[in-house]
Amino acid sequence: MNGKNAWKQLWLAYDKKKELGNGVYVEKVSLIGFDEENRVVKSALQELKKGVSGMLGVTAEVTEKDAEAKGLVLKKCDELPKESYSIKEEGGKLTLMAGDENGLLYGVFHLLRQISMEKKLSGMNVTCKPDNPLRMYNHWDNMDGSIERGYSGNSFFFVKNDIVIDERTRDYARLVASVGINGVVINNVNVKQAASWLISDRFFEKVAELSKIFADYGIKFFLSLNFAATIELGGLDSADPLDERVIAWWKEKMKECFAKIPNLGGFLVKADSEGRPGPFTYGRTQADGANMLAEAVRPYGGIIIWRCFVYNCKQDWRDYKTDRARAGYDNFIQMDGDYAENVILQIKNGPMDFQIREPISPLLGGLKKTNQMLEVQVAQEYTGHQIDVCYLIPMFKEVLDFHTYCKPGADTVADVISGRTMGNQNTGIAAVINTGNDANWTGNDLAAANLYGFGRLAYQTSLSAGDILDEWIPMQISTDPEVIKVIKDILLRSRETYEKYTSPLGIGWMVTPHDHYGCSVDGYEYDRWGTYHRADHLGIGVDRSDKGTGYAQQYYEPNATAYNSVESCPEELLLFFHHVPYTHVLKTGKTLIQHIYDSHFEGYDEAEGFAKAWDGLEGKVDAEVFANVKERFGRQLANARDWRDQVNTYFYRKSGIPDEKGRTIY
Ligand code: GCV
Repeated sequence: MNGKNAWKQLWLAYDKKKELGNGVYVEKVSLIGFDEENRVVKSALQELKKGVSGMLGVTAEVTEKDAEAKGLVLKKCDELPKESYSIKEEGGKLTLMAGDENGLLYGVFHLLRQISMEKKLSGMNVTCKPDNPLRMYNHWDNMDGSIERGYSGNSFFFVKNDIVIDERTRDYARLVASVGINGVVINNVNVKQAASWLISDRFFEKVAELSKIFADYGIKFFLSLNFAATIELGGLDSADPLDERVIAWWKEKMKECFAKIPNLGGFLVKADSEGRPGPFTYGRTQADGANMLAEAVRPYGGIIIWRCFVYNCKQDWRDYKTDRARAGYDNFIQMDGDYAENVILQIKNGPMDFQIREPISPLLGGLKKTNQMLEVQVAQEYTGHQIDVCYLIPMFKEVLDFHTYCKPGADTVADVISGRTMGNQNTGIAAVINTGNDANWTGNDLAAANLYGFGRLAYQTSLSAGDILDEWIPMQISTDPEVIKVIKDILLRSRETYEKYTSPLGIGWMVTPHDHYGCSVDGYEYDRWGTYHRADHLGIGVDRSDKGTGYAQQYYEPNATAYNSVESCPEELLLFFHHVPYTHVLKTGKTLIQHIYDSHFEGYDEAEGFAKAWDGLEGKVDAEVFANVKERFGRQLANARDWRDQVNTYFYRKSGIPDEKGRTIY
């Protein structure tokens, strides 16, 4: 058993629902144009049965094949694009048409969602098509069972250097498919020790079994690769991507992998990053490395997803010229157009590392001839460890809506990663995901909103952060409008609140080193990681204008000019781009130092407000959920208080400028 407790079903709990006459549509099912024996079709039918029997107390039976009857008609429609579906009710007949098996499965989940939200099926008329070709969860699970940046228990894929497969694995695949995710990477990008051997006989059998479970739900299976596998597994003395022996070894290895692992989509690679091996060791480019692997997987339709998180992690804090923010762009832009068709560059949303506020990476859209995939982090590494509540979908929406100005009319990040900008297919979005083997999967029950929300947003980018909560809260927590209102309000405000009591105006970091939870203003200031705030007695911030590191010039106009000056820089990013005196007056009329004090007091007060609002839900939500979230709010308040007082005290001591409102600063 890979779950340490009996695990919850989250939004697929399928509890009994209000009687709305929905049962009449689903009792008799006609299946047209689909093969009942197809594994994905089977899953769709099983899920339909499970859902309607739990929620409506009726049995869904396929009564007709290849002929339409009243009730629910499930029909293949070749005119609809892949993974798309439409659902229409007319005269007592509900027709779900789908472009392919995945579309059918997603359509069934849509119907079940409708029932779960206590909405009527009569009058339905929707058509849904995925915005992004690839929609992936990336797990950072290690084979010893730990999870890098995991905050909800241990891995449910790996225990003691072995793979575990049980009912929870299937439930996981169901949850994944229910939100439209079509690719999963099961192991950490830092591939070490046993994980390097996932592509060997030692694990092939179990990897294949795992992969088949995902295949049942239309999810492609991916592994993270060790770029130095030629040395560690192959016994060669090199991993040089241009070395003929290395090339031959990978070709043979990939032939074996695709033969032994059905449903294998390809590989994710972290190279030349934070101590991981890569082509730079051999004086080769990132393109040399990626293309060599891409060539090896090409005969099998495989793809190589190559991460752009490449920077110097051994910087000298005294060095003001080297700027970690520049690194992704500097390392990848020159080879734009040199990457093979089956390579996708996976780019973190910001140039640093998943901070609560960062600009959008200038590589996104900066690259004009290369397949791109956006990487965001649903696991709350820098955003509260799933102790503090932080609903991340509003942040992801900002990223997707950002205008890169790479091409008139199709220049947002959403355009780039959907393939609209370049007319390409190998594009998409991935999230470092927040699951573990805790009974509730995500540590904090409210963090499941991010797990759910990412998938829904990846499938349908136009959904708003609020739309997603209007689905998730009634499906997982309660259909009571009062409860929905309270939770929605907390979640929609939570990101800004977290930002207010942590690091100000885009400067980021100030976290406890390595662990990344809790405040330590100078924790990384004199370290090697390139993550500095540069505060002195006069001011704070990093000059990334043309007079500083020049990072602002990596953007297209008008962004480059906007970021370049203090006057035109969006204020929420002011300290990311500029070193500013504490006396600088912001658009609100407040000085910078007063803004720091005010936002930190406000942030704490807001968190306290959330905790009180949650207390008001006692007896209105499941007792276990209530207790789980209440306990976490207790810890969040302690954390927010520490952040507030440490940040305020630090800047008061540095600047010597008192709070205008005379509040307690230590
Ligand atoms: C998987 C940050 C995290 C690391 C992570 C790395 C990455 O540096 O702190 O834990 O490693 O990002 O994205 O590769």
